[in-house]
Amino acid sequence: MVMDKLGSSLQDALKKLVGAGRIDERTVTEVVKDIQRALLQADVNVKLVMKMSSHIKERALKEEVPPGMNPREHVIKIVYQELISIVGRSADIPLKPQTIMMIGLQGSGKTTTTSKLSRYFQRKGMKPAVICADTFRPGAYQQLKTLCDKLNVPFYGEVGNPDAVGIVERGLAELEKNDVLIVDTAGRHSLEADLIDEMEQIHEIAQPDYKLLVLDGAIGQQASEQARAFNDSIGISGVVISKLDGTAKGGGALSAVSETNSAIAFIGVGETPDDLEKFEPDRFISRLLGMGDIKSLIEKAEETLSEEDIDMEAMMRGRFTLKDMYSQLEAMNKMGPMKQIMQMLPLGGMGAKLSDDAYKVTEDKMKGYRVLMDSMTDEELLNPRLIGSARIKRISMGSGSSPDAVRELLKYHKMMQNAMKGLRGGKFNMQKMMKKMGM
Ligand SMILES: Nc1nc2c(ncn2[C@@H]2O[C@H](COP(=O)(O)OP(=O)(O)OP(=O)(O)O)[C@@H](O)[C@H]2O)c(=O)[nH]1
Ligand SMILES: [Mg+2]
Repeated sequence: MVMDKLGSSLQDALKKLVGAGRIDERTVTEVVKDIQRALLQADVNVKLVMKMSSHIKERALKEEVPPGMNPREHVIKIVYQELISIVGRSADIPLKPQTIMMIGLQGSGKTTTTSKLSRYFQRKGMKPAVICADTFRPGAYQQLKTLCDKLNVPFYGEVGNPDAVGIVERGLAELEKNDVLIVDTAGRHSLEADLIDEMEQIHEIAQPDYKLLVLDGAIGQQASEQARAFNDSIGISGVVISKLDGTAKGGGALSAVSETNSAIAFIGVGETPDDLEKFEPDRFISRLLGMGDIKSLIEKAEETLSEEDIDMEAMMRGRFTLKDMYSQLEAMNKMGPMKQIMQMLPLGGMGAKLSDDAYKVTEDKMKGYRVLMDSMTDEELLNPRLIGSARIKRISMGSGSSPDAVRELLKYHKMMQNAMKGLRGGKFNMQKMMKKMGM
């Protein structure tokens, strides 16, 4: 997964918000602190993090909650918007005939991205072709040719000829019947005079419509330096951030690029030609925050659970009987793996409070609980606190189980009850919120 560390930290922060008793200054401060920590760990620039957190705080505490939205939803929406604003805008590379020149330092991912882009245009029904203008690194020709052959993409290169500019000139002529021409260039260790010279000459000959700078996501916030330097020297039309699948610093790279006012066109999320994504800030952030996942789980939950299955309101008011627990377990079992559901539901806070064992309520166990409960009186079912050792003995004899089994059921109930208490005031509907936010 792309940037899963940052994603899960941010999701945890939001879950805290969802699970909080109420939204006051303390809660907001705490959540903002968590968000700060998550962003700093992803190598987002400190100043940027501070600026963003004060925006979130200020807006969360001062802005009026829009009608039809509750304070929780409002804060989540603010966090979502502020995160979008730090990753900035995206560059749109249109689907039309064009020449694209790839630039970037050594090893940043230019050649891989060249093949990914070919694949991208192919999938959109266009006819891409590739020119290898990397005469610097031995093996560059073969690497690109192999990739293009696999994709059936026309390729032009000249083994052994050091004249990159001449190659580009001939390649453009040779491949003119194709509609998207992608020129892969050589990288150097740093942005030195030789590299700039060569880029300028190729630029002059190719007259590219787009110059895409490929940056390795692992450089984190240093991405701003590189983006600036390349932009100052030959100008860039957009950035591709590669290797976002394998670095914890992706947040730093994305936000740093946006700080230079450059736009991000694509992100690289793996080594194969299909591992390229068009960069769309809003979709990217909603995925990072797990909103899609949460949304689909909520939908699933709402399909499966009818109102009588779970009386959430009553449980939140503190009444949580053994009967409630049983019907809740039953309903949860309908939906599949308990742990997953508990963690994804907006009751997320609850997931954190229960130990792993708590999720292992198998059907066998459920049957056992049912048998025990059949031996209880209504009074006991509604008020399990009445069940002392004498009653435990009676219930175990009546159900043919051990007293320990009864104790286990009671213990389980208590644990669930405590988790429920933590949820009080947590009336929150993620699905509704997302509809409001137009997702
Ligand atoms: N995991 C992962 N690896 C990538 C990604 N993009 C590129 N790589 C890997 O990074 C390494 C360098 O990629 P290249 O495409 O050869 O980089 P380059 O910029 O063309 O390098 P030079 O031509 O030497 O300047 C290769 O091993 C790629 O497989 C990505 O998005 N994810
Ligand atoms: Mg290369």
